[in-house]
Amino acid sequence: MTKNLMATVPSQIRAVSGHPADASTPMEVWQGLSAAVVDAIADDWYATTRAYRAGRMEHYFSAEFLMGRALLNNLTNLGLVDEAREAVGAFGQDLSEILEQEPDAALGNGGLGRLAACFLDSCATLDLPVAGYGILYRYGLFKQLFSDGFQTEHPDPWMEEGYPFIIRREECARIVRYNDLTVRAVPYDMPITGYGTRNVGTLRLWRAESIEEFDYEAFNSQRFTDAIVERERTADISRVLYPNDTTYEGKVLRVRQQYFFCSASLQEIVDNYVAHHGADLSGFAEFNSIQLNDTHPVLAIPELMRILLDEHHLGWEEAWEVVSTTFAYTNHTVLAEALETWEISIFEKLFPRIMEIVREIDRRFRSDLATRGIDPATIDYIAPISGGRIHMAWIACYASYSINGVAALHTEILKRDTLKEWYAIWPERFNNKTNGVTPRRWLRQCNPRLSALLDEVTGSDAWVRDLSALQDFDGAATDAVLDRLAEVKRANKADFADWIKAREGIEIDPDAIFDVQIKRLHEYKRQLLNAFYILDLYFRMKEDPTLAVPPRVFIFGAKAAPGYIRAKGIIKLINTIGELINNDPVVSKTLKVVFVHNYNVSPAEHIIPAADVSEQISMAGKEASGTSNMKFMMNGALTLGTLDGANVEILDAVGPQNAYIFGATEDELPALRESYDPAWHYENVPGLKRVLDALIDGTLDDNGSGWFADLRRSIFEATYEPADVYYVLGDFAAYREAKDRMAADYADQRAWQRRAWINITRSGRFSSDRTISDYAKVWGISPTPIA
Ligand code: F58
Repeated sequence: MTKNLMATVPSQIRAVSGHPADASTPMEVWQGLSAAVVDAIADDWYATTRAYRAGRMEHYFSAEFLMGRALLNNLTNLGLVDEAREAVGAFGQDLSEILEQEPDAALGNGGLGRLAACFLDSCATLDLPVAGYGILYRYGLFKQLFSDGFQTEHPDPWMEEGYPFIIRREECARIVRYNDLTVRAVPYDMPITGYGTRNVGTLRLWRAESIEEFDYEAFNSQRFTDAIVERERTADISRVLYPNDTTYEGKVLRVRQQYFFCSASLQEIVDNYVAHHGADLSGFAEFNSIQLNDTHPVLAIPELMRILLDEHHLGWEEAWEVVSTTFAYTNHTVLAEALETWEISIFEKLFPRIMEIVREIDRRFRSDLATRGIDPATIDYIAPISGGRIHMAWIACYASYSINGVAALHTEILKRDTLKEWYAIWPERFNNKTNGVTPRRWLRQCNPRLSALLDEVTGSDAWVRDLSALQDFDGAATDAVLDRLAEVKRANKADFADWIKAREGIEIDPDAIFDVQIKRLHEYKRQLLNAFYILDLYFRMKEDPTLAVPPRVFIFGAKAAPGYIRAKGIIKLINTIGELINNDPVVSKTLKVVFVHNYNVSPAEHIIPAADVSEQISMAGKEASGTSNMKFMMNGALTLGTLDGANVEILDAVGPQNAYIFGATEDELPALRESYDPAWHYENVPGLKRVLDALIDGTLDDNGSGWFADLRRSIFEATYEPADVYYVLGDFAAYREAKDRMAADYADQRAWQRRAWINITRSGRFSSDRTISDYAKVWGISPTPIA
């Protein structure tokens, strides 16, 4: 199906390095091997692109694609891992060392961006005519280091040494116009391979460049620096990914970025329509649909109106008919601070014509709703423009033919609370699409041992393309299979222990329970609850040295938004607790705390296959879905979690005996909160006082930052928010009980392995293939295999 890699690898390496292959550095070998992979798929990529462009297509618009590494993923999908190992082995190189050369393409913050990457993998695997569109950020998500336990942020110029998996398409550049600036958008295309198919999809990322190298007039008239400044102002647009994962930043540059990739992508899609179907744009939506990944691409709505009205001379009604049958909107959060609104003045300054169109959408919206008999207060609340601001989610809801949440509970909360006014008017637009993750990267590729076992037990690799096939093998868990499963986990844990020793300098015991919480650092995700448990356990062990405590390693990975001080305080706290425990001669024999620095896609691929316990402990109602919960489940870890997001559906899939669920539920919380008094819990829940006081009594040193005292105040004092707004103390006792019980249960290894097996075999519904098949029905697209 693809060209023989063995034959092309040496010449590709020579072309990259200018040396013989056996004299090249590992980085050069990575470059050459990657180029050989692109070479191997080029013809199929071209054929796929042509086939898709001729028919109906879905376009996935997202400001973030958290792709991670590409080489091993492509080799895995193409079935070329062994061949590549041989090819580089021929001149003395080790494939795993070569793979470690690759930087992560961290063009996303967290779940939302990683979801987009999993979706592309599934679309390619399912031969679906879908393309992704986003921004080629020069700097991905910041690199995280720790200094005295404090997070420090460093730039991530991920492409600086060259990146073979992205191809500049000079000939497809577009012009994007702002009121004060005109820029060139140059597309860079990344091939997206699928598993067991020749189809190769495309992720198109736009980079901003100056129209001309220099403004020669400025240059010649002795204004050299002005010319450079102008050039830089343009490059600023695609320079850096905003590192916030919950609150958006109301900055002009952020709006520029959003308009930039929406405008360039739409121009291309419209031009492609004209090339295939002629200049009458009224049929646009028959061939094109656009999924808006959250509100970041919502400017595409007025921009498509502008293109249709001003450049193709459709009337308003006709243009609106096209627009309102083209877009679909996914919401990823119910947190108020994440719902984007922009000051009118920003739009006026950047693109007055877009502002004019938004005003007209607003005017027509108001009269449309008045005709439907909606009361004026409601109309004003959900109007595109209100309170001097533009509400991106409202524009999305008004214009979209489909609106979805990302887990069953989340979609219900949208209908009941966040978007209830919309649901009342257009219930038929609402639907749920529970998230999923790709079993290629998150099982096949990252856990080769478990993969081999599944191939053996099921008799083939068919599960990689159809994960739901595993459910037929619930009953295959014989003693022999469970022994094998135990060996797989033990070997993964031993590998992980080596990796941690090398990366963080901490020694951990592969026979301890690996208890993992990896995700962005946010108060609602409650890493603080986990930290309080660990501290309490430490005190319990100090108090009673005879206490029987199962050996455990508490593993964390998390970045805090650089301006989110309280989140940074939690990182410092966990690192400080780690110091205390890891350096205690007695307790450290039983417990260890490891905070993996610079958590990203690649570290996750090392951590997840080694995990025993998956911490999913957000306050109920706050985590829209979660996706690491699914990756852990697929790799046989048991969930310790609240009834939040997709945890609810995981529990439904595995049954209560195969997960540890605790804490207040989303429907219980409002009543509980009414009489909630954190001080009561502090006084009455055994151990809590000791834990909270350790934050201020000198037990834990925050290096004079005052951050630990602030964390403590956030529990007891109402400021902008009620005291302990995420109910940490309220859920503490239930969490401790569940986690202690879980640790005790681990002793019965056979029973544990049985439950791990069930988690694996029932994970089929959390494959992004299932999610994408569901979206494909909404999108009205069908498989288009090229071979
Ligand atoms: C996440 N959102 C949700 N936003 O928190 C998570 O529950 C869900 O599983 C995931 O989306 C996928 O649906 C999220 O990652 C962001 O990172 C945005 C980045 C830009 C600013 C606003 C938040």
